[in-house]
Amino acid sequence: MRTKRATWIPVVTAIMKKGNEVLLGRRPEGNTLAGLWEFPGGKLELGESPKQALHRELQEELGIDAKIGDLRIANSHQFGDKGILLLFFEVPYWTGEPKSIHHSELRWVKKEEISRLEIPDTNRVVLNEILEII
Ligand code: DGT
Repeated sequence: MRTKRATWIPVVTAIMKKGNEVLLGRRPEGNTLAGLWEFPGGKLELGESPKQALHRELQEELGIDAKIGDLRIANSHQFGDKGILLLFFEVPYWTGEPKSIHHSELRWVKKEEISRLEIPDTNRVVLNEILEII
């Protein structure tokens, strides 16, 4: 018997550090996961590589020109009948100051403060891996 083929959504996100702080953005009202603090990024568009997609997202969401570094964490998560494949890249440098074009707020968050914020489950399950990188 064939099961229903799953729908997968690839999402790329950025780990941007400044000292011992990392950049998080608060998801705007009206979106999925509104109000939660996420790593900047978004969905891949057709024809893009993951790094190209992340470069575009950071330009659109933060107004920066970023150098996308290595893929550090890959994780999958189920939302109802859809799957999200979340790829976390290190972003070692960028030009421009990040602005909240898309998020309701941006914040540089200390390593030890991340777990106290409301973050998506997709991030919470890999928080230990994230903390090792920061
Ligand atoms: P939506 O409302 O689900 O269509 O999403 P958009 O259009 O606001 O989405 P976008 O491009 O930011 O998509 C990212 C999807 O991945 C969104 O459904 C939320 C989910 N997600 C889970 N964890 C994270 C994270 O740490 N960062 C980002 N950017 N998205 C995450």
